[in-house]
Amino acid sequence: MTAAIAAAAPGTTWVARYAHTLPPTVAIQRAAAIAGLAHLSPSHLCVHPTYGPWIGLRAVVVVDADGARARSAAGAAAVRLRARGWRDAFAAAVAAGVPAGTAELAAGWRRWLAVRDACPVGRRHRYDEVQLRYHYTKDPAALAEAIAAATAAADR
Ligand code: B12
Repeated sequence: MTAAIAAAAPGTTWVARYAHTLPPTVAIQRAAAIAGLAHLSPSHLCVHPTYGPWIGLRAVVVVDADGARARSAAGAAAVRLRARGWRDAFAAAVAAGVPAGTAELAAGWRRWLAVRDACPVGRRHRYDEVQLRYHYTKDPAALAEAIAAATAAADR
């Protein structure tokens, strides 16, 4: 990341705040919406106009430099979302209980997956089964399986 920022904004100072820090030090979904990267939907998932909700938000980088005005593509996702009702899947997941953390999320993860699946935008960018299992359950076996599959594919 240091090399990428140095190339994009040479000679500037910058600071990065990461999404994995707990308790959270940045409202990263709001930052994504303000930056025009993605629309923050009523399901509390950010929806990218191309990739839909199939994105992870990893860090916010603040650079001490004049910026260009953000060109927002997020509005396009919002318009397409308004046309369909995917609030029902979110309401059903909430009704079954909001997980207090990773362990509880892992126990009922298919319900939360249904929320993402109900989003009409970016369907062809859905994660594959192994990646889904890792993202929702943090099961290291799923990660090992994904690495083995990627290595095998690279060797072919
Ligand atoms: C805590 C947390 C959760 C909690 C939320 C509980 C809660 N009441 O806030 C639980 C365990 C339920 C959860 C679940 C999931 N999460 Co989560 N989670 C976070 C985390 C670590 C912190 C959120 C936070 O406190 N932000 C700070 C506050 C001040 O921000 P805020 O804008 O005011 O509040 C936002 C969130 O708190 C959330 N939120 C607020 N109230 C509620 C209530 C419910 C029921 C849910 C689900 C979310 C939610 O939405 C708000 C914006 O609309 C973020 C990473 C981060 N640093 O932001 C990831 C994050 C928001 N989660 C993410 C994801 C993907 C998920 C899951 C799909 C599981 C997964 N890891 O794959 C599920 C289901 C989410 C869904 N909407 O369908 C992604 C979202 C990516 C995106 N496309 O938007 C993030 C950004 C992580 C990442 N690195 O990408 N999560």
